[in-house]
Amino acid sequence: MEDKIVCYVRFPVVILMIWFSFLNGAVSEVYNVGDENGWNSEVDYASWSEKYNFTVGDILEFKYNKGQHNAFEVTESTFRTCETSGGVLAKYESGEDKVKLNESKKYWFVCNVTGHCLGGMRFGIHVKPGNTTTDSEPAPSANSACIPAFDSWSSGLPLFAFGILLCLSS
Ligand SMILES: [Cu+2]
Repeated sequence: MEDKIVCYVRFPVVILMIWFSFLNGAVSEVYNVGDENGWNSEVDYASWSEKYNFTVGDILEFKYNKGQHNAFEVTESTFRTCETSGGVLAKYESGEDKVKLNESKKYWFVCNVTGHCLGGMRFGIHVKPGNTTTDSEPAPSANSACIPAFDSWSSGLPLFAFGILLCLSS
């Protein structure tokens, strides 16, 4: 009898642990460009960009005072020359720009305020394919963890069986 009770307690925990390991692989990361310094003239972005491994589905967030900077996604040659008369792929100017990295490729970013790109406000990153799912579903908080697990019973069926086996064998 006591064994049974232990089993009932342990079973959901096992399921949740397995579930979380799945979710963690699929969740996208948000990177604040320049970390706590944000997007401005005093940061070495070449070093910053080498600190992380970016994968498809991740998000870059450029934080700066609107009007003082901007963030242009450019081609590699434009990145090298800082000459933005051509090679501009996207422009972000809100001061709180979220750029989703949808493709596995090299991304190049510069600030297009005069002198800033040449002054160091530029970097390139290589975005890797990452996991098969690129869902941007937010990670469930610990409190709501049960809900997605129960919503997904159909795909969780093998886990369910596994849990029962675990219970039976203990
Ligand atoms: Cu700037």
